[in-house]
Amino acid sequence: MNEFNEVIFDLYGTLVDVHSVARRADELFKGRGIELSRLWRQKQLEYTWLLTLMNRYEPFEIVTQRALTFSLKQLNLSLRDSEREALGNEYMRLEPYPATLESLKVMRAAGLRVSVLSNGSEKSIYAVLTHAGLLEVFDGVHSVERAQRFKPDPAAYRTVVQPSSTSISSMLFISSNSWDATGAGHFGFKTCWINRTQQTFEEMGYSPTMTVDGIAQLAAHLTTRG
Ligand code: 2OP
Repeated sequence: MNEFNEVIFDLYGTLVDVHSVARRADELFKGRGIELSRLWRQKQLEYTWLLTLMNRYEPFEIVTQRALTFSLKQLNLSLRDSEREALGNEYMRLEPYPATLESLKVMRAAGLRVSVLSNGSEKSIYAVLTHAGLLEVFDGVHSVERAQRFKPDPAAYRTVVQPSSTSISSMLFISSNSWDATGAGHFGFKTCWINRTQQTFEEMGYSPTMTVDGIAQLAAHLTTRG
């Protein structure tokens, strides 16, 4: 058995593909879906960081809608309010990455507790996991809304450490967002960075405990090591 008892996953960009929204965006704005999706995600993250720096909190769905409004304006794309709201709600219908369900099941069958910790509100996390067909495999669902601070604020990571939890050295935090793996590492978690698309890890004086190219590789690593 390996050194971990619990694997804690980030959600957006780690288990589900945030750029699933590009398809719908492309139907609305031919050829510009991915451009809109990228700016939208970048602004969404920036707004979470800015809010936390300002000691303010708004639910993630509102941040997501505001980031979409900004991105449409910035790119000179217009939508009626009802269409914009419908596009924003696509964030509840993101597609899981290949092999996600099977790999989570392998980890759970090996005796690992499987949890999620996301910037999403609890309502959003449940909606996303249900749509992606992943909800059944999770033992724990944690939202930063309990802390009213977004990752990478340490208070956000602390929401997953219950008084009854085993030591954090037996927890592995997994994210495809390298800023998130960096934040979790600075908080004190051992971390795994899922680098599916040969990205560059943040240069912030931290390296993840392990790096894999997909969730299947992580599952194999955690369940076959002696
Ligand atoms: C999360 O799920 C935003 O990807 C980040 O918390």
